[in-house]
Formats: sequence, structure tokens, C-alpha cells
Amino acid sequence: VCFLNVAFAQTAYKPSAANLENRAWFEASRFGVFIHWGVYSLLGDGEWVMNDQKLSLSEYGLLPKFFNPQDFDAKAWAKLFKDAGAKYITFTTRHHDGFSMWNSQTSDYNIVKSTPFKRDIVKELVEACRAEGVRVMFYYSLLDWKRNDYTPLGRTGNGIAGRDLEQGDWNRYIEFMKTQLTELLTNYGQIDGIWFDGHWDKKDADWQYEEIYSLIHSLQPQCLIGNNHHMAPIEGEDFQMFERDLPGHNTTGFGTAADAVGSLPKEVCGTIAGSWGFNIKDRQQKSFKEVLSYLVKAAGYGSNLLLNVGPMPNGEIQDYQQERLRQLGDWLKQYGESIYGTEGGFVRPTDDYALTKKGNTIYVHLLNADKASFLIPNFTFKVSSLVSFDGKTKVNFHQLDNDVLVLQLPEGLRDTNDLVLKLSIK
Ligand code: JFZ
Repeated sequence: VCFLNVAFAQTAYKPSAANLENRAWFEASRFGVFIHWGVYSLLGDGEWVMNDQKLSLSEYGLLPKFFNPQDFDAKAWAKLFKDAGAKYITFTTRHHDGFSMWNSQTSDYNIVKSTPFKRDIVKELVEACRAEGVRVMFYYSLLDWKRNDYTPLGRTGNGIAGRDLEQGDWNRYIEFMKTQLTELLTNYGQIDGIWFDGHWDKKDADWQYEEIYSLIHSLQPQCLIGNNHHMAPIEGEDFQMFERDLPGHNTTGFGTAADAVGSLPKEVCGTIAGSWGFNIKDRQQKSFKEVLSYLVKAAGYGSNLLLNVGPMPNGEIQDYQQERLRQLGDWLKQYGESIYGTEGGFVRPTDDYALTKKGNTIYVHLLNADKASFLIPNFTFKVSSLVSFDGKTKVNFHQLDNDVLVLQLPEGLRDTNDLVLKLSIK
């Protein structure tokens, strides 16, 4: 037992003070913008197009020659994200296609060396966001559909012709990733998170997380590590994410019983469109009400929302996606105090309501405008007053012995998006 304790003490991850401080910043932020943009955007069929259409390496390899997003304006993007009320962005520095969106020294398959555009998009985006006070995290794919050393192949990418599987070299692949992560965390100033994805492609591989995570934390101690592996957090991670879902719901079926909600800061991610990367057949455009409800429910779970845009090949973000972001920004300008810096998770949100809390104030978000009365179970606080968000209208309530809070809205107090009430507790 003694020996085990010693071994545990040596390997257990102790987040640094800078890291803990950044977790607190992250938790208070509640809203970030996810960006899926790469050479795949050219084909308008989502970011999985290489795998889905079984394009060969040489076929897909034509794309960088055409990637020339003349309308890309990092400053305009950054201003849009700022106006949306986002506190951070998470940008796809390298997706499953293995293409680097920065001037990587360890792979010529990158934006500067392989495209006519020749500009370091990561650099421009980081600088523009920093100037707006929007922090930056990097999405980084663990899985790779291009490199020969990423073998034996994983679950996906097997239909892609042109790889030399004889050249598989797992350790070399891990070293390559470490070199790239070192570039990303050395050349672009403060980066507040690395968002890994693709673990699920090779569930049994030795991803050498201990070394990779400690490399990241040694380069930038505040940098928060998350990993879209749909399992309980691995030692060394700083936040837990839930893809296209709400914490603990596992509606995507990606998760397992181990995908339990832990105690780390939480983030859910989802799209404004149907897909992550630009899709010309974009027929699942979400309404403002839908994206707002997602943000509010996430906050009700004590989780951030990372909401995705999929910019077009010319560098523009589609109008309706921009509009959703601006609508959220306008809403947050008015109701931000009920989202930013709040706690959640004390009452489980439903499609009808979500509750957030700051000190002695609880914000009751009513998401169903067709109802005039609401029953909220498991409400254990003692209410002293309940009013509309602007404080002008009193709302009737009573508390039942079984911890059910009953609300009765006066006529005229309705909001088709989110009726926010302010409740004071004793
Ligand atoms: C991943 C990516 O594959 C996708 O392109 C996008 O970047 C998204 C944010 O993350 O999506 C997943 C994650 C897990 C599985 C499949 C897709 N899975 O477990 O099968």
C-alpha cells in the first residue's frame, strides 16, 4: 500500500497556480467560438470529405494549390467574435487531413509552403483576437489521414489510397506531434488551451499523453488541455468536453459509461450549421432560439458552450452564421450577467428551463413561452423574492415541501427566446 501511494504521488498531475487561475477564467467565460476551416472547406462537403469520398492522397493533395481565401480578414473575424460575446476561440490548426494552418517547420504540408495564399493564418488570427481581448485555444487532431508514420491505420482513413504503410513508425509520429505542439506553443504567444481530437480512432494506441501533456504544461503552464475522447478525463487534462451534447446526456452515442461528468471545468460544443466544416448543402441551419437555448442550457449545467462556424473557402463566414453570433452578442449584452461567471448544475436543465446562480441571485431562464406556470423540482434554496430581469414585474411563486418550486407568470410577461427572472435566496 505504501509503495502504491508513493507511485501515485509521483505521477499524479498537480495543476500549477497559473493553470488553476486559467481554469477559473475558463469557467467564468461560458462562451467560445469554434472554427473549422481548412483546405477541405474548398469542396463544401464537410471536414471529413477526404475520408467520406475516399479521395486518394494525390487527389486531395490538389486542394492546397487552390486554397487562396482572398476575403480572409482576421481582424473582421476577431471583431465578430468579440461582438458575439465570445471570450475565446478554438481554431482548427490541424484537422484529420493533416494539413497545418500555420507555418510549420516540421511539415511543408502547410498554409505558407503549399498554398498560393502563403500567409500564416494561425498567426493572423491569434494577433487579431488578442487585440480584441478574445483568447485563443488550438484544436489539434491526434489522428492523421496523410502521414505514413501514422500506422497501423486506425478506424478511419482506411479507404485513402497513396499511403506507404511500410513506413509506419509510431514513435516518430508522436515525436512529430510534439514538435508541432512545441511550435504552436512557442511562436504564437499565450495560448490558453489545446483541444485534442481523434483519440477514438485508435483507442488502444499508446498516445503517450503523460509526455505530451507535461510538454504542453511546461511550455505554457496556464494552457488548458481537453481531449475529445469521450471517456472520463485522463490524468493531466484541465477540462472535460462533451461533443454535440450536454454533460451526462450522451445522446450522440459516442460516449460510454465512463463518460461521466467529472469535476473539471466543462465545455460542450455544437454547430450553427449541420456540419462543422463548410457544407454547401447546409440544410440544418439553427435558429437563434436553438443556439441561445444551447448556450443557456449549457450554463445551467455549469458548462461552457463552444459554438462552431465553418467559414467558406473565400475566407468569409456565411451571413446567417454571422447573424446568429451577432444575435447572441446582442442578447448577452443585455443578459450577460445571467451567463458569465455563473454557477450551474444545482438543478438539472430541461427544455422548459435552466437555472444559473451568482451569489444570492439565481437566474431562472424560462425557455418555453407557451407556458404560464412552471414546476421546478429539486430546488432546495429558500426564496426571498422573484422578479422579472428588469426588476419591474413581480412573479408569483410558492415552494412545496418536496422541494418543488412553482412559478406563475403574470399575463404579459413572456419571451419567445428566454424569459429571464431574477430570484433572490435567503
Ligand atoms: C470530431 C471530428 O471528427 C469532427 O470532424 C469535428 O472536428 C468534431 C468537433 O470532433 O468528431 C468526432 C468525435 C468522435 C467521434 C466521431 C467524430 N467518434 O467517437 O466516433
